[in-house]
Amino acid sequence: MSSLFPALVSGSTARRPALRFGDRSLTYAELAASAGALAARLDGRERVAVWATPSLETAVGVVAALLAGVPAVPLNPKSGEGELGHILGDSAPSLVLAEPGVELPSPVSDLERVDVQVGAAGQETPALPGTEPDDPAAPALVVYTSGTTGPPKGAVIPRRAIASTLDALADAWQWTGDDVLVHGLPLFHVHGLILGILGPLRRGAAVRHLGRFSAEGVTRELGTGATMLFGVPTMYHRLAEALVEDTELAKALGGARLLVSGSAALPVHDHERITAATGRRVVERYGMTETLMNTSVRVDGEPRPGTVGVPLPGVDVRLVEEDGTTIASYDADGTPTGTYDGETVGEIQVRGPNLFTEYLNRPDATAAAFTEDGWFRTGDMAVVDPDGAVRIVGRKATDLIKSGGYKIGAGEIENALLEHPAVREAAVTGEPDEDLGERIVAWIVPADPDAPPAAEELADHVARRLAPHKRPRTVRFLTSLPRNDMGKILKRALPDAVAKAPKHD
Ligand code: MCA
Ligand code: AMP
Repeated sequence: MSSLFPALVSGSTARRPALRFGDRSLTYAELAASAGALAARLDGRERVAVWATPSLETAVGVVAALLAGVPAVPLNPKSGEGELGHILGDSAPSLVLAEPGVELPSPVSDLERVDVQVGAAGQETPALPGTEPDDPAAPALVVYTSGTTGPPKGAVIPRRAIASTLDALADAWQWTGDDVLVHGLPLFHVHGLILGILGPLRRGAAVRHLGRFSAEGVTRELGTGATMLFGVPTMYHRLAEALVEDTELAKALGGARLLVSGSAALPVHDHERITAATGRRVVERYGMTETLMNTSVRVDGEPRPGTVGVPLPGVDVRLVEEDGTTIASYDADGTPTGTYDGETVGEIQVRGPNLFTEYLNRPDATAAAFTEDGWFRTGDMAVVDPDGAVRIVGRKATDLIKSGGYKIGAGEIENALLEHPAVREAAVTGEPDEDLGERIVAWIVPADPDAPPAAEELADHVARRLAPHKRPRTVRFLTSLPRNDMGKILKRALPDAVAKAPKHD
């Protein structure tokens, strides 16, 4: 397999801007020098962790690992000790790449640390170590993702998945080396890291990272030459709110070539508000940590707000009923076949070079994720519209919550809550939220009914153990959890049960 980043070795791109974070930036030649030097130091390591702050160092560290053919495990710098302990125990990295000067908490601080040096270099493209693996199935990244129960699983993403998904998106979006992307997404997930950083680098294009998402940052960058914006629906919702008064933002968004939303559904109301204020439509694409990108609305196709478009080139998509019957699929040329009436619901199953290879150390979970004939079960429920566009209508598992574009398993939070001494029983659900899509709600039976813990204390407890985005935003107290004869919690009956209990919202 050829290099993931042809622009790093091509003399013609040497002086072009590659990465910009705040007032720090690197050209392709400078990136090749920094990442190449680091790659040489990583050669022979089995796996490395990356302390994934939103910084140049994270981007350089990940590119270096890819050049060295050493799988990288991005870590959320806001993860708590419990979550970090699990990820390090499971993935066993031999060192951690970090931004110089940044303090690493336990247990990450127990690892050998290599500071990522980002230095300017001459304009000549340096020789890169020729260690990029030829094998398309070689693991490139291990990205941790939540399931309904238990701790997060490490999805092993091969090199071919990164190459094929980024090239398919280039086709769907007419993404070229002339594009300049702006985003403020975190760098420890597929969206911000693979699409948002590796995407532009594969095209020989530029990315400007905001450090932290803000409407002002979007206005500034789109107003000064950036052409594309990536964001989660919460970000577009906040832009739609800001657009009511902010004419500069409207002008900047109106001038963009491409606005892309993903990681969760963007409500049609927000699509409409943004288009009304800017004249631009937002394009949605649909993906998953395990599959990278599956479908997208195409820039050369019809605007289809409320849908996630059509299968990307090379990706097989089908809708399957509970009993295994295929409802709809697509011909090789993308024409839908079967029942595509916009009403018949089935689970989305996918196959293609974009897929992960396995959950690390979890052959049981890997096997369960695939059908007998080798299709990956996404757990997302959808219909195919008469024009062939996929419309997601829900999820199979009610115990998966999408909040701010992050996938969060209810079981993981329940386990963390149960570790708090003032909690006797706990259940976690998601409720609709205008800003976050869904908000995490904790239903708590206190150990002492007369002295329930404060809601903030429970939120802090979860934020410290797991990560701040997994903290409950609402806490409701009950005297007991509704259960069936088998002792299973009846989550649908929780609102009725809480009505009978004292409230401490
Ligand atoms: C608040 N904070 C706390 C606590 N409460 N810290 C510790 N303890 C607490 N109790 C801190 C947070 O750490 C954060 O710190 C700040 O307060 C605000 O936190 P939060 O309320 O969680 O943030 P928000 O403003 O609500 O964030 C909205 C957001 C965010 C920016 C949209 O949700 C986000 O970045 N989402 C992106 C998700 C994403 O990338 N998903 C991709 C995965 P500080 O101020 O320091 O930040 S999905 C994927 O990859 C698939 C393939 C796909 O399809 O894309
Ligand atoms: P994650 O496991 O964090 O990578 O999240 C993947 C999940 O995000 C998918 O299974 C979908 O449920 C959801 N998702 C991603 N993109 C979209 C989209 N455009 N519309 C609706 N849901 C989406």
